[in-house]
Amino acid sequence: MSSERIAQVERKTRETDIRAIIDIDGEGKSKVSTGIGFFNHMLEGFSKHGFFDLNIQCDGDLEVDCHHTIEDCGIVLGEAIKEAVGDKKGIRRFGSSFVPMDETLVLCSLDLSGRPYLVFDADFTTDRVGNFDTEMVKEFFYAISYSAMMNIHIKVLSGENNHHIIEAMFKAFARALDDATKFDDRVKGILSTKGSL
Ligand SMILES: [Mn+2]
Repeated sequence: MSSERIAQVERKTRETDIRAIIDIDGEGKSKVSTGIGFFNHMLEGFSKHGFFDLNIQCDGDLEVDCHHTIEDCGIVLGEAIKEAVGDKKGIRRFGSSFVPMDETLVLCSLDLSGRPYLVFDADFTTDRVGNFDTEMVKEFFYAISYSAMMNIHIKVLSGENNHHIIEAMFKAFARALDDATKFDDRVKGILSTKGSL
């Protein structure tokens, strides 16, 4: 097994001041404070269902709107994931998960490929859930995909309630990432014919 897979990332701009710590091999404990209630709820779900210990503190310009806070938290969380995952030796690399939530069913499939790419197939019927703009869900996962340099596909297979759809996405992403970051004894070195990811 490798050494500890923990990373801390700090990022301060004129729009946001963010500190994130993630432990890939955690228990699902979280301490999240972004100033956006529904976003806190989503990040806590990500931590719980991926068994990642997560601490995110964000002080953002919410008097403008939620855009900078959500996007920048995605950038910082993605950087923390990338750093914590490290050289990717011995891990499964790919992960996929289906998560149901009542009428909703969401697929997330990802590859820690070293190449950022997001495919996001979802429609929302409300502009907002609490103080969270639904159009920011895609921006968040886009930020994660490029800062963690991973390929992420998210597809809503069925769903009506916007809260359910977004929550199922965060849980599906968490479970897929948990799967992809697991060690597999059969993986010798890095799981790529190229020899690097
Ligand atoms: Mn909920």
